[in-house]
Amino acid sequence: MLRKALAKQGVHGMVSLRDAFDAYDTDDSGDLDFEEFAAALMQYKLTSSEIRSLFMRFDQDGNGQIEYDEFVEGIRGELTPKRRTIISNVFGEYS
Ligand SMILES: [Ca+2]
Ligand SMILES: [Ca+2]
Repeated sequence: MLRKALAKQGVHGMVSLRDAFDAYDTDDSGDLDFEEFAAALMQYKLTSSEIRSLFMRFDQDGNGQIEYDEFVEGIRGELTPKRRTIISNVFGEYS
């Protein structure tokens, strides 16, 4: 699903965070679990600890799932420059 979305639009062609979120939510559960989040980031060759720390940052209530509002908050919230670059590369331009 993600691959299809990327092939169709390119990551920078994502029209909205909602589209990006839905593309990464491969089982259509309405939230991103760690596997889905890691799969979204896999092509960037982050270490598993980098992925885990990003996941924990996004998962603000710590329930092991990234809900859509947490996804939006995570992307728009305060990020270090390195993380901002990663997020921007992964999820596209969002400003
Ligand atoms: Ca899911
Ligand atoms: Ca959560």
